[in-house]
Amino acid sequence: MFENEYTWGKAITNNTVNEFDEKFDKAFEEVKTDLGKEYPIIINGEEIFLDNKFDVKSPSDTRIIVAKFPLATKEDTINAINAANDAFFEWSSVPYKQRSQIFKDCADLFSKQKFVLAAIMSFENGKTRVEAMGDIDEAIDFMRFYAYQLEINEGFERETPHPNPKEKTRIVLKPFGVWGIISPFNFPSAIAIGMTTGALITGNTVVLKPASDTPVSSFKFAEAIYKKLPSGTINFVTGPGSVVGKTLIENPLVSGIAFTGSKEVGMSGFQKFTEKKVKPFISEMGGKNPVIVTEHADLEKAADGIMHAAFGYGGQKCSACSRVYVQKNVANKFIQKLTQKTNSLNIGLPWKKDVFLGPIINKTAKEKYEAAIISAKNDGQVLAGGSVLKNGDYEHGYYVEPTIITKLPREHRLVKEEFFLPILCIDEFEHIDEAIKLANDTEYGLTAGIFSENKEEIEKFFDKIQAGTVYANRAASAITGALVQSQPFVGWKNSGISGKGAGGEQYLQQFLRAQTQTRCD
Ligand code: UN1
Repeated sequence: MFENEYTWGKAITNNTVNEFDEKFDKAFEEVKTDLGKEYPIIINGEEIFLDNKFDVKSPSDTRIIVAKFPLATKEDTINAINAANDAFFEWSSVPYKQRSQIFKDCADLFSKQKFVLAAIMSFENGKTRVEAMGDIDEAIDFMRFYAYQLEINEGFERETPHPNPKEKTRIVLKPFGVWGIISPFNFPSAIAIGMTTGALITGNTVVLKPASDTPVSSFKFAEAIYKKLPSGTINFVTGPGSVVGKTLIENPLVSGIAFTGSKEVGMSGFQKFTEKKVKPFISEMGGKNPVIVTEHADLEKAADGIMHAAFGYGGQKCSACSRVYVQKNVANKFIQKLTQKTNSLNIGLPWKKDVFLGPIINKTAKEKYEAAIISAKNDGQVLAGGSVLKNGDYEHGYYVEPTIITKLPREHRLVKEEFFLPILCIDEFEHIDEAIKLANDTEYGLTAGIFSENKEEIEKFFDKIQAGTVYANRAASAITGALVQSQPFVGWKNSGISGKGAGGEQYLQQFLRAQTQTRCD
């Protein structure tokens, strides 16, 4: 059986939020003493420190150096790929139950250390304590769920029936070889570990390249697991995408890529990777996710759900809500509730108790925000937010106000492109059919939601919406916070290639290829 870790949800149900906070505060003090440390890359079972390094600075306060990591070169990356290639035979021959056990053990270890891991992440990418714990929980869930899937599918080997008793047939799913794992800053534990576990547990070997803003959280996994695997099975290489990522995509020994990130990088990576050979490229590439609010909605619920989905972790989730379509006759009332809630959000140092929103990830994101606000003011109307925060606790970090915009032309960039910022565009509609059409009028198809107490409207929405992960009336968060097993996270259209959800029962098969074996006696 599989059970979600669900730390914060359980703390609320069991009335142990105080205990959660105490444990986090204690872990936070512990983590402080570790800041600024120098970390290695890991190639062929060896930790390697390099002279060329980069600083990982906290987006909350850039005076805080969280860690120093090696700037790996093309040669380092090639060494890592070669090591993974050499390790493939040994690792892929390890029985599946043994492979599965290694990840279950790692999940248990993460579960024991989860407050420390969440505190590190809060420093590293500016997640609040609750968001950071959600990330760690999801990583633990991925490891346990994929181990469980491998077990209930008995290593993906089974006999198949044949009408001629002399033909004995079987189907065996086999790993491909070396996978490059390219992961984003926003879920440096969950997404990095989810993709890497998918590749490894199925018998592939990997080179993991974490996002340069957030290597520590991903390193914690590589460090915990590499000694339990044959040397070279997992390699961990830090450095710019233009060097490490590029080498992974161009090297002929790499058999598959698992990527999560922007559409631009994903599409060009996919094209380059499959230019000369047919090879799997599993990708999740963002969204421009809509939520519909109809006249039959509970507006309080809708405002809560949308506020969480649009502004939780500063809109820096592929699942975040960036478009709202509200029915005309309830628009004023809804907008009033939403702006009121948004204006009273607690923005601050993310590790502090009761802070809802920390910083955005870096200077580039802040500059993107500033440009977006200028464009919003020119072409639409800013109803809430719109400023960079500069004083007090905000002075040394990248803090911005959550922003609500209306009256933009429907083809405007802010309505069409993914910004990955706390910016929400609101538009109005007359009839539900129009709302669904507007919601679908996007190149993406990741998450989508509706608020309505009318069953027929909800059914129509589920029937017609073109997105992979969809929700109705979710006040906790309209469209973010999918749970492993219950809500496999899947994108349609330009949001993803495979149509198979992370944390779902079809995920692992993507890292395997079938072999049909026939013996005639
Ligand atoms: C992402 O940001 O790439 O549903 C994924 C969610 C998370 C996944 C986000 N489980 O919000």
